[in-house]
Amino acid sequence: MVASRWLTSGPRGRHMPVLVPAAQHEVALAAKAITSGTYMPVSEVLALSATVSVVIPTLNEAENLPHVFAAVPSWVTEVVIVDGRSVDDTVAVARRLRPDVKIVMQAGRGKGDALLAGFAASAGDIIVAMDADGSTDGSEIIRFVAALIAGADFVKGSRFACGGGSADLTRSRRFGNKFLGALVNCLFGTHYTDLCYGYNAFWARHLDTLALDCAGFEVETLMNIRAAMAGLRVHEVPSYEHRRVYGVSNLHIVLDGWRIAKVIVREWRQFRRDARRPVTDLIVIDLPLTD
Ligand SMILES: Nc1nc2c(ncn2[C@@H]2O[C@H](COP(=O)(O)OP(=O)(O)O)[C@@H](O)[C@H]2O)c(=O)[nH]1
Ligand SMILES: [Mg+2]
Repeated sequence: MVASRWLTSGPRGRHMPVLVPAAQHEVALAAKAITSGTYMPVSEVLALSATVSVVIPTLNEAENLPHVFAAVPSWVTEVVIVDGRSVDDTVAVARRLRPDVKIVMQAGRGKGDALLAGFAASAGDIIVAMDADGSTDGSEIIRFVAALIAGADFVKGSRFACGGGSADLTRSRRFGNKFLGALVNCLFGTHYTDLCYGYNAFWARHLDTLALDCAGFEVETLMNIRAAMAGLRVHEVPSYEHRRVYGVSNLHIVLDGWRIAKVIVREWRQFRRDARRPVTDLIVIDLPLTD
């Protein structure tokens, strides 16, 4: 007897859910670590088989780097600095503080462009993105890594989750973040408590899924939307944002707020197009069935 079955084939759309064999991947990592004996002790009760890259974009942060590096745990596999043509001693200070630091000289401009270059240069199984101004605290990296190990694909830091907070947010930035976050939650059905925060982490194998393509401060918004639209398991962990230690923010609330709003609208249009698109990649195959 022969029966016709409809099966999907071909590559999935950018916003189609991607089923990720996370458990398989993590079990394979653990198996590799057991056979090669390469567990990295994290604390008295925890060892890690995954390697961790920390990506830090820098623009004139020489004075802040000692504070930032001091809090990065020793079990982090590599630190990647992406420098946006700093005119101070940022690169020299980074090399002095951590001789094994990986330095990427940014070709383009903007924080998003820097993060993309840093992600591409990372060798770790896990990538953590944080800031170089002392506002994001390296001692929280374990929270992000633990959430990934526990099954998340993408982990967002949240200043508004229970246990989080900020000493750096001005009233207008807090309002803008709330407004844009509510817009994203409404348009994409997410339940994010924080949208524009620079402390995030994900399994490096999801880089292609995220397919990041932006240059500025809208990068975190884009990551959050793409992670949700790709069907990745997104967890939030509480994070406390300290005040920038030295210097001033490079973010311009109106210009960068406008860029973020444009990215949200662009992604929403794409999301609607994907939802309306007829499924054209179906093929029929005949399967012989036995009685
Ligand atoms: N490489 C690079 N880093 C940048 C650029 N703009 C900002 N950053 C870094 O991105 C992080 C966040 O920037 P910041 O000015 O503190 O913005 P805020 O935290 O939103 O107020 C800091 O580590 C900056 O040094 C850029 O154009 N290139
Ligand atoms: Mg900052």
